[in-house]
Amino acid sequence: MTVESSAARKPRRSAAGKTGTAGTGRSTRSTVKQGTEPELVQLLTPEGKRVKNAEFDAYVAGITPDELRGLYRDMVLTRRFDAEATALQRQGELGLWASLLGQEAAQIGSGRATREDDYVFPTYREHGVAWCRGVDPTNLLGMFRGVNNGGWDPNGNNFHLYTIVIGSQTLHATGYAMGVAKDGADSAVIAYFGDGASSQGDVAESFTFSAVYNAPVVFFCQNNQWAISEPTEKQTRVPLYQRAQGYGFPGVRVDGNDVLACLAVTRWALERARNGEGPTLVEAFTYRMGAHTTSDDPTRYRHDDERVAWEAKDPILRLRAYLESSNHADEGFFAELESESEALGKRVREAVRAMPDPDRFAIFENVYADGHALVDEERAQFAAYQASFADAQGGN
Ligand SMILES: Cc1ncc(C[n+]2csc(CCOP(=O)(O)OP(=O)(O)O)c2C)c(N)n1
Ligand SMILES: [Mg+2]
Repeated sequence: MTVESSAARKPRRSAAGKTGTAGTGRSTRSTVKQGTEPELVQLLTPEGKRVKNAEFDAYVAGITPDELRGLYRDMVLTRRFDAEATALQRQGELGLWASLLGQEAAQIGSGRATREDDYVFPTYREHGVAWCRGVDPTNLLGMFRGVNNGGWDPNGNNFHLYTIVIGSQTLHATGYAMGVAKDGADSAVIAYFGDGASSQGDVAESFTFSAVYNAPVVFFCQNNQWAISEPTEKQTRVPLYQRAQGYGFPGVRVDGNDVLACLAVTRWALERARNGEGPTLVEAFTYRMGAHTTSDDPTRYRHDDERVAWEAKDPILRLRAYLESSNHADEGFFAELESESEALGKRVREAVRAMPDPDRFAIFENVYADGHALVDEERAQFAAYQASFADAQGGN
């Protein structure tokens, strides 16, 4: 099969001065001895200590204190926004909310690795990535309030609408990436999905197509250990990142609670895509600290000590520890961020409450481009139903 895509694209050297790892290498990560944990790329320990990594240090070598504080700010504000959305659901202002609590580093690290011209395909939990792409957080809430079908223009920030059909966006991303390659652009595409989604046929098909067509796509799997009530052990017999090997592209497991490692690994994977080296699977090993959504009660299926163990690996606390120990941030910075968080919470609350109710008949629009007799019939039935309330009120 001819791989037109890679031929059309210009190889580019990385800013870090090294080219990506070609082919299906990374044999050191490809096998797991029985009883041992697979290697995890980590640059910041849970205690906030910076550790060296021969392969990935280069990708964050030039990071400035200002940028480190920026990553911290991103994570804090994203968590604050998420907490506000959860509270708004509890107050009846939203119908549902899918919290990202615990996954801030995976999302901010990978999101900040993307370039403006890259294209992002999220699931329904990528509030941190949306933040990095410049989508106003209040726009994420319309769908969860039930007042619109999305809330932002996907082409405004190259951030696709949230996708609820598990795994389907990996196919959209693959097709989009194949198109990018045909255009001869050196942009990359990144598709987010979960550990549970990895069991979907769509994801397997995406891996096959992207590998064979050498598509410039990064598959970013947030393994948050749970797919609603199903643990990852029910999804796979091998660590998820190893799936890539069977398709012929590299897979890496990164500490998903380490924002620096996520930034470095995603930069590397995106660079591979830009260099015409094809897809990469990144498995961000993290934890869903909260419920699956506000409709879920995790105490029914998991022990609290598991969550407590992961709290010790909190992504925000470890970066704070590093910022403090390296004198990259002072009390003033943290205090200012606290007020900024409060202001964001207030802005989100006010924006949600001010969202106008949609036109009740809008649901019948955009079903068919040219209309349909059945939709017309349903619209008429609904109109009659609505009118019956007016009669009832009139009779009282
Ligand atoms: C095709 C499809 N099947 C089932 C569902 C119901 N569903 C919603 S979320 C979910 C679990 C997804 O788990 P995972 O991929 O690990 O993502 P997470 O929610 O943990 O971020 C399921 C099964 C769905 N939305 N789409
Ligand atoms: Mg999951």
